[in-house]
Amino acid sequence: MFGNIVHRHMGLSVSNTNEYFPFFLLLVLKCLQARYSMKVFYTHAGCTLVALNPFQPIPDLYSLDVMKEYHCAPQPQEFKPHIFIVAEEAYRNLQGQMEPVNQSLVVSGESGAGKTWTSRCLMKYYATVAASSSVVKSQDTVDRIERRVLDSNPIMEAFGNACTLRNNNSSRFGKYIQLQLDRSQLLVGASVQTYLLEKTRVACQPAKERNFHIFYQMMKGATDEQRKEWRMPKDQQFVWLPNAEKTLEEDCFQETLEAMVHLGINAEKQGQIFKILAGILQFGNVNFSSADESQPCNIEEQSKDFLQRAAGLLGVPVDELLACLRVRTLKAGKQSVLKPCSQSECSVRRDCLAKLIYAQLFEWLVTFINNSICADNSIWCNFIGLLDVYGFECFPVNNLEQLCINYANEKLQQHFVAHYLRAQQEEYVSEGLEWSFVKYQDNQNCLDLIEGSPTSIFSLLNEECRLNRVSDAKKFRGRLEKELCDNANISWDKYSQEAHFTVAHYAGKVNYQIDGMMEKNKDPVPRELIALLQKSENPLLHQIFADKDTENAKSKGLSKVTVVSKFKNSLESLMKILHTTTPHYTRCIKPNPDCKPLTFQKEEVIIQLKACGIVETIHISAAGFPISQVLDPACQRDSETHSTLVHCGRTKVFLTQSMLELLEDQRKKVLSQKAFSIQCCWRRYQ
Ligand code: AOV
Ligand code: MG
Repeated sequence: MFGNIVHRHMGLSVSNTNEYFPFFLLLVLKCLQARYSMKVFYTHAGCTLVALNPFQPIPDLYSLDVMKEYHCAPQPQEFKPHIFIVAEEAYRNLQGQMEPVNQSLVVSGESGAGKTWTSRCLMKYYATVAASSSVVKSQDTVDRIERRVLDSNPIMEAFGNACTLRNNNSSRFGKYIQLQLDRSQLLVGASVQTYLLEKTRVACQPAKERNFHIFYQMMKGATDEQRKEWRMPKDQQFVWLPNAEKTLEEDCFQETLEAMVHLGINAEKQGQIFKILAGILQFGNVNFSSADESQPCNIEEQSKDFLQRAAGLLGVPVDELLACLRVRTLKAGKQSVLKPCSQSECSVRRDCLAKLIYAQLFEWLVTFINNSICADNSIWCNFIGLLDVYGFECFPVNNLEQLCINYANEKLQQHFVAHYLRAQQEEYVSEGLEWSFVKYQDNQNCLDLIEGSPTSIFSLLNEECRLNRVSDAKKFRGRLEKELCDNANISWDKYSQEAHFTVAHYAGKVNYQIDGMMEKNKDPVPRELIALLQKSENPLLHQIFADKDTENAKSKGLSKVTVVSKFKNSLESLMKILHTTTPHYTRCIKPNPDCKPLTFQKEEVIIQLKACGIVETIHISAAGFPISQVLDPACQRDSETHSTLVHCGRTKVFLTQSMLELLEDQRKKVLSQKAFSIQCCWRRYQ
């Protein structure tokens, strides 16, 4: 009934019939479930690799021996499906070519599905099989480039990851790391590009979630001497350190410190970094009060010590710090007017200062890491890019952060659809092949809704910022309803007056709260805060903001570019790079929402399979011709004998999976007889 469903140890393929899609989806599900119960976590599905998260360490699955096995195999594809096959395929694509195309490994999946874990595995793989230690100048292990590249991970995760409702080690920033290889295919360096750190978390942690790991690492791992220096006694409660009682394996201060040393962040710099972080924590305990909201307010009596300590740790005069928080400087022409702030304005300025410092410190760290691991342009010639961005998120309350994260996931999905599903079908047509189109879910409409022009959620948010008025969330909902009512991907609960909107993303519907969204998009940074930090006696803080000086001379101390515009531009640059590379997709699947070991919940998995178009992918690969090779006259002769299995296009020859298998069998026979030499090579994808 289901045609030629094939379930082998190699992977999944389904027959060429559009109308059986729901059945195929169930079969794919059953197949994955059976494999999961047998502790088989990887499955090939067309051109993608599906990775099911075991949520427990699997001994020996990623060991050195396994890496070597896959790396040294003449045909790694014949081994059990594994992330190392994808890694090896990308690596081999760069071999023996005059002008190889750079490779990208795109890892996608929802929050907690295993993207960061997979990226780490891939990095370890390349750091092992492409290790260049033999050509390193110094024998000192600290100097080994692959070690430094790997050590960038714990630092970035300590500063950029946090425990959320969906994942204890959730990436709160996106990253694209390019592993740089020289002519001999050795790893000689790397560069990291990061995307939109969720800096609001520093000053505001959603219920039951935590701040960035690094704060807990310090709190739990500091020596008595450091505690004194950082003004962090063991029993001190910090408002910005919720759920500290939760013990996570990510609370590993020593590992972060060691990685810092390997990357060249010396003890003095480390001291400056941790003082800044400790200053931020003190800051969270500072509160303001006033008789009523319209009155100028002052710092609460019990907060004075915290402010004093924060000022000391940040190396700024306490009275100037307080003045910055309490009084706004308005520019009227060449004159400055001082305006006392209300209680809520003071709190906003306090949070703004913390977010500003943390985000700039993170940026400084990424630049430092890049300086430490990036090879000189003359040394490297190709790269393998690893993309690990925050996965699709849907929380009880979602705001601008989730909109940006989910938008990034829509962009990746579009890249997949454009590169694989659409491009492959279009190639068949342009090659003159008869082909009945497979329907696939195109998310262009959702992207138009979010980022399109002239009218989209982003354009309306930006307009609101340009008008520079006090934003009214309910009015904004009204504007969205009026301007975007034609787009089927947005909806509202008619019976709720709440300021919200719902977007139907490719991975599911998400309800976004409008309150606070416009302010987050503006992300205003008061000039006087930057001026204050430039005076800091903490050399690092001073350096970070001194660098801002020249930048700010142009923009007068404030960035006029909105958060969504900046994010959109950075993602577009990323997409441009991805389009120049050969992509390899890995779809991580989260088998249950509670991160329970070896627990497979069908309802959870089926939603993710549907969302990422897994059946369509398998369908095109199995029904279509996953193997194409530029036309060779010898192949043309062969194609006449197997006309349904081999198709000659205008410039290429296309092989079905079964034809490929037939040829593979024949090749094996020939090889075993050792009678002929093989003249034709082809690559198999399953
Ligand atoms: P994510 O990167 O996809 O979520 P992670 O890579 O952080 O998810 O994975 C979540 C957790 O799942 C990890 O901390 C591990 O405990 C476990 N895990 C994942 N893959 C494996 C594996 N192959 N073997 C064993 N355990 C694994 V987010 O960053 O939230 O979108 O923003
Ligand atoms: Mg992650």
